[in-house]
Amino acid sequence: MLKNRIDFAEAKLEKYADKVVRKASNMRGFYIDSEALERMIEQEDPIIYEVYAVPHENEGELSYAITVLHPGKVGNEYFMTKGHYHSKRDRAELYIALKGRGLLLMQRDNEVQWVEMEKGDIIYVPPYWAHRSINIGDEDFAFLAIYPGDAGHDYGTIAKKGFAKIVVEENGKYTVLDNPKWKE
Ligand code: M6P
Ligand code: ZN
Repeated sequence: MLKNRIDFAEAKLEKYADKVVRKASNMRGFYIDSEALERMIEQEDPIIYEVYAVPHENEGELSYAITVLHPGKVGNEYFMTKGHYHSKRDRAELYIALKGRGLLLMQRDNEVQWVEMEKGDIIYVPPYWAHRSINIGDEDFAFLAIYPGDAGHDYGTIAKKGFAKIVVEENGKYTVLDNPKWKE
């Protein structure tokens, strides 16, 4: 597909080849308050985020995707993506925020950085940095991501070790804290 289109009001792609839906039940092990997550799953198992992707998986190509992260919290931890390293660690990624308010949490070995994102912001994720996005607002947070076709997703490292920081609400604002479950 040579041409596609973003509906900026809805933050949706006109055309996509893959749609991934991550519900609360797909996020076991990712949030600190696992009991709050289980209660949420029993009640309605809400959708945490959706990814609409146009992948091109060969070396030299580019893939792109819009992620829509819904607002909400598990305990006091904001809704977030699983987060991943690239299977090919030396592959970078570009994020362009489309709607809402978010944070991009990045980690390389024991080093962590985070940046706020709102409509129009462009964030460069350099090679070797794991990345997770977090909705810190009260509406959908959506962004476009562009990445090398052969980057691949390594979820295993994050699933095992987590990120060194968590993002929680305190007195109506987000704050970034040390992750009590972080395994160095
Ligand atoms: C962005 C990109 C995608 C990723 C998606 C959701 O759109 O980084 O590659 O799949 O966010 O993040 P995750 O795969 O970590 O759940
Ligand atoms: Zn990525």
